[in-house]
This record gives sequence, C-alpha cells and structure tokens, in this order.
Amino acid sequence: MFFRKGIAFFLLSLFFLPILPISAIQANTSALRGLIITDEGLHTAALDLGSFKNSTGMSTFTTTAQEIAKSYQGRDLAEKIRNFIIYAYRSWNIKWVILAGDVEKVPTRLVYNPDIYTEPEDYDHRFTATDYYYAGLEGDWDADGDNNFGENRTMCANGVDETDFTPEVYVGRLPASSSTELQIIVDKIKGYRTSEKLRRTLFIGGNSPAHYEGQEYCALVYNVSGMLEISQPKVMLTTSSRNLTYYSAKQYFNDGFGAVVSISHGDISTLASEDSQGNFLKIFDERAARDATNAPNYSFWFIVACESGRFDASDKDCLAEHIILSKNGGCIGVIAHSRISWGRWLPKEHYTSGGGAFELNWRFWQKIFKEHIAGSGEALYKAKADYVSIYGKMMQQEDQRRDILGMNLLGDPSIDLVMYIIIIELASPSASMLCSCVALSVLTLLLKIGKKRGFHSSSISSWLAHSSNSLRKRRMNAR
Ligand SMILES: [Ca+2]
Ligand SMILES: [Ca+2]
Ligand SMILES: [Ca+2]
Ligand SMILES: [Ca+2]
Repeated sequence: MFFRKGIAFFLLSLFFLPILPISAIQANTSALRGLIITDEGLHTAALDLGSFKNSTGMSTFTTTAQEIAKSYQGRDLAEKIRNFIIYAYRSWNIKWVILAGDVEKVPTRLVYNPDIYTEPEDYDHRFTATDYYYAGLEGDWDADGDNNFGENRTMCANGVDETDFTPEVYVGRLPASSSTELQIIVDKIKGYRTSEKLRRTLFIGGNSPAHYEGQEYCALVYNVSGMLEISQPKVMLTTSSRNLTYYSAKQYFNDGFGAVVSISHGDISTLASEDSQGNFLKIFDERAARDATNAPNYSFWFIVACESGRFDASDKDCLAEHIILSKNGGCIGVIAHSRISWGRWLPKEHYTSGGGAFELNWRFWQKIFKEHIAGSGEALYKAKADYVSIYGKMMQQEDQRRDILGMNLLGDPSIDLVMYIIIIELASPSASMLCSCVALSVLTLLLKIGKKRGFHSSSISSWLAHSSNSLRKRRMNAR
C-alpha cells in the first residue's frame, strides 16, 4: 500500500509543482521550516506571528487560504490548502504547519468514521473532524473518489485504508474567528517564557466507576511518561483522594503549571467526574477557562475526555478553544478530542496498553519527557504514528480511528515544550553550586535536541545567553 501511495504522491507532486502563489516566489525558500496558513481577515496577526518565528530562527512563510485558492486545484478549499502543503513539503521540505484560523476561516476535514453513539444530536456522528488530513500527505484521503474521506478498508470501495497515518509534516491550529482572537494567541506565543512554575505538572483525575479510576491512571502517566525520572514536581487532584472539586481545579490551574494532564467525562463545554452513585460533578468548564489568571505561566494541556476539542461546532467554541483564547491565562497549547472518546473498558493493570486516548496521552508525554522531542506537534504526530504501527489491524476499527484522528492539537506545533518545561529543571537554583556543570549539561542537551530537529545554532546561543542571564540574576538575588 505504501508503494502505491508513494507513486500517487509523486504524480500529485509533479502535477502541482509549477503552480505557486506569486508571493511565495519572492520568499527565501531555501531555509524554510514552517508555514502559517490563515484567512485574509486575520492576515496582520498571522504576519506578526510569522515575523516572531523568523526572529527566533524558525524561518516561516505566511499565506492566506484565499491566495492558495487562486493557484491550487482541489474539489474544495481543504483539498486546495492540502495540495499547497504538499507542494511546500516537496519543494521546501517544511516541517510544520500552523492553521491560523477557526474552521470557518481555514477548514478542517471531516472524515467518514461512523460512531454507534448518536447523542448529542446537534452534529452528524458519522464524521470526525481532523487536521491529520494536513499532516499525512500521501494519497488524497479518498482513494475510491466517493467524497467520503478517510474511510477504512471495509468502507472504501477499493479495499484500502484511505487515511495516511504516517505524518510528513506536523500540524497545529490556532482557532481564531477574528483578528482580535488571533492576536491573543499570538501574544501568548510571543510571551511564553521559561519559569520555575512551568516545571510542574497538574494532574486532574476524574472517575468513571464502571470504566476507569482517575488516580490510578494519573499515577501511571506520571510513572511511564518519564516525568518521574526528571523529578518533575506534581500536584494530583483526584476524585478518589477527595481533593478534586471545580474550585480546587480552578485554583491550582490559575497558579500556573507547565503541563496539565486530565482524564474525565466531558462534553463540548465541561469536564466532569462521576461518583459511585452515578452523579456527575463538574470539575472544569468554559467559564473557568475564560477567567483563567495564570499568565504568563501558560499551560500545555492534554485533555482525555469526550468532545472538549469539538472545534468544528458551528454555534459555539469548545472548551479547548476557550482555554487557548483565554486572555489573562489559559493554555499555550491543548490536545483534545473533537468527538466521543470511548475510553478502554479494561481493568487497571491494562491502562498502559489499554489503547485509545488513554494510551496516546502518556505516549505524547513520553515523547517530550523521555525522547526530548521539542515540538508539541512532532511529539503528538510521532506518538500517533507509533500507536498506529503498534495496533496495526485494529486501526480498521472505527473507535480506534476516532481516538487517533479526533485528537487534534490546538496551538503552535513548533512550540518547544522541552525548552520551557524540562530544561529549566537543569538550570534550577537548587543546582547553583554546580552551575558550570549544569551549563555544560544544558549545552549538551541543547545541542543534542537542536541536532535532532535541525534547530539553528544561533537560537541555541541566544537561549543560552538568556538562560545564563537568568542564572546570573538568580545568583545575585540569592546573595
Ligand atoms: Ca472515499
Ligand atoms: Ca505519509
Ligand atoms: Ca470560534
Ligand atoms: Ca471552532
């Protein structure tokens, strides 16, 4: 199948090679790392982000959906945009793509992925909203040409899996519906800084008595993801330990944590835990997200819950959108499910290999904490690709596909979580006595990470300068 897809990909690239937006020809394309694709109404804020990325050594090209639509072919805007991404990947070897706009500005792809569950009734449960479509660039995701994208082998008339689960580029979305909203997110990205607080992880473990126990699950994520090995300080709020309420979750979140991991029930606006009597207790909602006050210590949150990432709803923003659009705090990035996540109905001892969003969550953090993959987009898509390769034939099951396709990244995929959440650990004041050893370790780790992702040495030096300045300041304060 790879061979067949490879040929199709090659032919597609030849077909689209000569067509290029005029502004792209003028760009210095030799060192391009990333693309920002926005709407013309959001162009100013997107260009601000592009300039910022360029100033940090990440060469970025910014264009609009309207400009792409003039030059690229496709049956709809999403396909035209994807064909441009294919062109940029083949010609410039770009690594990541930022979709700078909510779905009415930069469309997502609804893939055919029918659920047996049909509630709530305000959307069509046969389709899952996924930006994976823009990351897997082989084929056209509709091998049988029936306009149902991403069908499994059984549904596709040609008997092939229409998705391309092996990512060529890493994709994240900034879900802004106005230039004001986009500027809020851009300002957060520009203001994201290392901080002692970002070293910490906040766990929020709700229960679903028949299916999972949040405390056990959070402990598992902490143990297997590699957070434990670097002595990451943590706070664990769980229903089982009776310290998880709407107020405690809100209070701790507002204090600022680099990483937030949660498991619970969810809908488009709310996260909830279930007690042993079957009562649902709210633990977070869009209001808590909107009113968050943790700036400038923005969190990166992986939400394991149903529908909290249903960013394609036409009538309202989902919880994940509220958290990233929050003005005085909230998140720098969120991974959340656009549809229903079934979870794994398995005993605790199978949590590690239990599959679905449960497993994708700790695999994502493992990419950051153990493998030191810097970009949140790369970490997510590599975790997904690992998952697909491990589960093999099971990926033809619709619930498995939904968890992998439906878990989207809202945020800048090139945001360097290793730099902000882990490396600060090595440069912490407790190590001030060993300052030169620490600086050497930081340099070694930076070079290792930099090499792995083609990071520019100039930005490593500028970060080192920043880092040694902060160390110097800390030492002066300590005197
Ligand atoms: Ca099809
Ligand atoms: Ca691929
Ligand atoms: Ca919106
Ligand atoms: Ca939306």
